[in-house]
Amino acid sequence: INPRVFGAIDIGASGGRVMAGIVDARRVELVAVHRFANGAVRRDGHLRWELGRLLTEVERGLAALARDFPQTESIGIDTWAVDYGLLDAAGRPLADPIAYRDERTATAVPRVDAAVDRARQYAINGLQHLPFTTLYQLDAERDGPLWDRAAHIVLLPDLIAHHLTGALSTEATNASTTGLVDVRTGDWSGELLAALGIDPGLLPAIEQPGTVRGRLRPELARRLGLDAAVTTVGSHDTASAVVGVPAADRDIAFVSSGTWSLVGVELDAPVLDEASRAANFTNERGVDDRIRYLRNVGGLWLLQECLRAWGVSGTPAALLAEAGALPTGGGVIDVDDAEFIAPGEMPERIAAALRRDGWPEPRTRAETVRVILDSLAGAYARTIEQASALSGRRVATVHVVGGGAQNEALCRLTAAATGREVVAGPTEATALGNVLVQARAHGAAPATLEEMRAGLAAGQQLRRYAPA
Ligand code: LFR
Repeated sequence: INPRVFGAIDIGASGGRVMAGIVDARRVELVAVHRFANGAVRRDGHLRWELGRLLTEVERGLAALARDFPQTESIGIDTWAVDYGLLDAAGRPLADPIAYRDERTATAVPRVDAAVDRARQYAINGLQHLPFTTLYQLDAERDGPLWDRAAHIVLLPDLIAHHLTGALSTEATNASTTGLVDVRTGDWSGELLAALGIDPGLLPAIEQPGTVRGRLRPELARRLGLDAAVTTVGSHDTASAVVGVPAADRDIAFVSSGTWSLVGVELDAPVLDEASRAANFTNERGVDDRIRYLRNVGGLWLLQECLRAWGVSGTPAALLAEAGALPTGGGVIDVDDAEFIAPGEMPERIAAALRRDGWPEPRTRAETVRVILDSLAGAYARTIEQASALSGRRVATVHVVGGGAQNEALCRLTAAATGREVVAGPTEATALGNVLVQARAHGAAPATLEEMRAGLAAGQQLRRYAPA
């Protein structure tokens, strides 16, 4: 049988890629055809994503896909969650989307929480409190100059799908991160929309992963040399990453390790009690209506921002190795603290937090890196214990997927801190999850997540770290 090819567009806060997923009866192989940098830029008073540049990079990637894999039958799109752009009535973008790390929600948070208290928000949307959740961003947007002209509120993956196909809808996993979806029904919450004064007509209809959104617009198909469907996947990158966790058994925890570390377990039903809310756990919707019960842990952002401050580019293998060889106990920071969300001066902010908490200040870059690694590993361990206790899910093994699976020192420290075996990889779990959900929709992958994951466990290169 000829292998079949599905394209994955996977864009994170720090970089994007277009991949070919080559699927045959036994395994999925990924080939990267295009990679590009991403990052928010300060423009017109806000931190923004450059939508035009992202669309150009997507088109370049699709042209490369058409050249190398002209048989590609479908494309899926995932990006980070929460952020959106506004379209006017003619479907034109009104501005570059404002990024979630922008400070504009500072005044919106208390305003929204006064309109609907946090306990009621949690009872409806089941989400952890993050200051940048879409509902806060939209409340800030309402004070801005574009609101009156906005006809559609469109999440990032759907902006790209709209550009590629002309079709406008949204998708269940990513919609669940807006704070405006009822966790029990999976549909927009009339109560929250009314309380915030948002016209429900601004929000596209929600469809399930595995639905064909449309086909590439004829003009694009001709220009790029590719005639393919666009199939909705878990368009929240973390939802696709969790599909790509290579474990057929369910007594595992995952760490989806990129700009953020998303740490938790997969459940069949949400946990909405007061203890869960107090521990700030989220119930995000997964593919096949699973629940991703997790917390956002600070993640490699802290490291990325230090490297940026130090002018270091690429993967700093030597620095990581040096940090990994230092003794433990040099100090820890609370990586979840909102003080680390904004960009800029990260080494100084880390030193200040250490000083404040009575730790010695790092004297070298390696010592700063070590503080980040120890702090992350400790936060992973605490979060996994809590997720397990609050949900009743036993955790025998910890799976680390995403870019952070390559960070050997961090994986080793995570195994030690959690007292559990760590299975690291695949680094491209998100693109794999994206490809598998498309492949299943087109009859080229098995029916259940467990079967897909068993295939990944057998077919992907994984590294194991013993707990001691
Ligand atoms: C990871 C991620 C997280 C989300 C954050 C902001 O890339 O999607 O799941 O909380 O980015 O959107």
